[in-house]
Amino acid sequence: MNAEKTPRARKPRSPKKPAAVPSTKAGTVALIGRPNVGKSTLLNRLLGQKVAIVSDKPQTTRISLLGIKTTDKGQIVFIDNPGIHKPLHKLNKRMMSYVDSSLETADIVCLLVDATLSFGQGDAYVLDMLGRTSKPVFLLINKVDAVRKDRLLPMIDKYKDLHPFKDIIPISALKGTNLDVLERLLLEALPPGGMIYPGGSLSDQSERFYLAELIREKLLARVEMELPFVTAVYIDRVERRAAGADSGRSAGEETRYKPESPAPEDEAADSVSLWDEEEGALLADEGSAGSGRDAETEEAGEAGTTKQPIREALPDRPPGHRQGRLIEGRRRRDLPLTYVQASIFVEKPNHRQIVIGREGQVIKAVGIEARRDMERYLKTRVYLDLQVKVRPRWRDSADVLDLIEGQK
Ligand SMILES: Nc1nc2c(ncn2[C@@H]2O[C@H](COP(=O)(O)OP(=O)(O)OP(=O)(O)O)[C@@H](O)[C@H]2O)c(=O)[nH]1
Ligand SMILES: [Mg+2]
Repeated sequence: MNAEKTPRARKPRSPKKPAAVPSTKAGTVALIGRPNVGKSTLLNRLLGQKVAIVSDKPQTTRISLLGIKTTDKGQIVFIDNPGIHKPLHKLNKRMMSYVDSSLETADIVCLLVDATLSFGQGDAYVLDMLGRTSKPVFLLINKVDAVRKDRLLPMIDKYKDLHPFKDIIPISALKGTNLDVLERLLLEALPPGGMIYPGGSLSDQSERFYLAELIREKLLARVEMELPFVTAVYIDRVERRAAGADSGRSAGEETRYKPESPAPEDEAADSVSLWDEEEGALLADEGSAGSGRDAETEEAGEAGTTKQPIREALPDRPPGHRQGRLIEGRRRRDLPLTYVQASIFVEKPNHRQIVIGREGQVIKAVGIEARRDMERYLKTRVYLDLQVKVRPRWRDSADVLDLIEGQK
């Protein structure tokens, strides 16, 4: 016989205390727009620190990354995104999927447009995408420093009929114009909340990814045509060495490259190595650079600082570079050394030639500039070993794309 269940008498509920509403605001803000409109410049400027690389070439940003701004008024988590474009390769499809998911997750969307350009098909495509979101959208008309003021009004007029924007703000990400206004309006529009990320958090990218991006940034600045689209950077190795662990040979500002002997099992036959040396930053004798068995070793990608989110920006100058002399009581050569081995992937042998440049001039310059930024960031001397490798059609290779994305 089924015993009928007797409903239990419920205790009368004690009247609930209203939950305390936090006095701070917190939430996520997606920065979206066509390539080159200044999303990453804006992110860096808002944070007052460089977390995203910037270039005058389109499609610089390939993976969404966070920039976290914490003030006494709250926390704004900005999501920098790849520029919206028609995807032809797997790489580009992945780039666009970052935009889609950021539109889904963000509390607020900031659409950036370039004040120096006329409205075109690409802009109509972006607005069409936005038509599908119910999130509040701020329109940021960027690069106002580069146009006459009378150009702005017709632009504002055009846009306000195309989407119910929450607000339209002319800004200059480069000069910082109106960014205080933007920040105030964003905080007003965000929901009340405590901190999403611990104070002091700056970004979600790993040190390793950041190092790769620094190399890519220098490369983008020096190559033209289709080269920006077909280059990717992978950090093979990061090794920390205590001060004095290098051979101590000083080679001045010298940079050398030499073609590697063919390695049949790998396209490394299409690679060159670059040893970039300055003021005793030499790690080991030529030929054994990077072996480092006797040093403190930390492989990129393994648990270690390279996978920690980056926290600090680039200080003004590299360590040990104040007239090449004492910094904080230490000589440059007494600073610890970081050995960074990186591969630059291109798609064709002629791309490789362009990246290397005549007598290695391009890669040499890229190496020197990237190393300087790395030294500022890591606060160590850096020994940078760059290789250029041909990976045919890597933009459609899930394996290569996983490898590169996996660095973040
Ligand atoms: N004059 C001017 N130039 C700007 C401004 N903001 C960005 N730029 C320039 O525009 C170019 C593109 O800037 P990015 O920040 O890389 O643009 P992005 O939207 O992140 O580009 P993708 O990552 O390719 O989508 C760079 O040369 C910037 O210096 C601005 O306010 N004024
Ligand atoms: Mg960008």
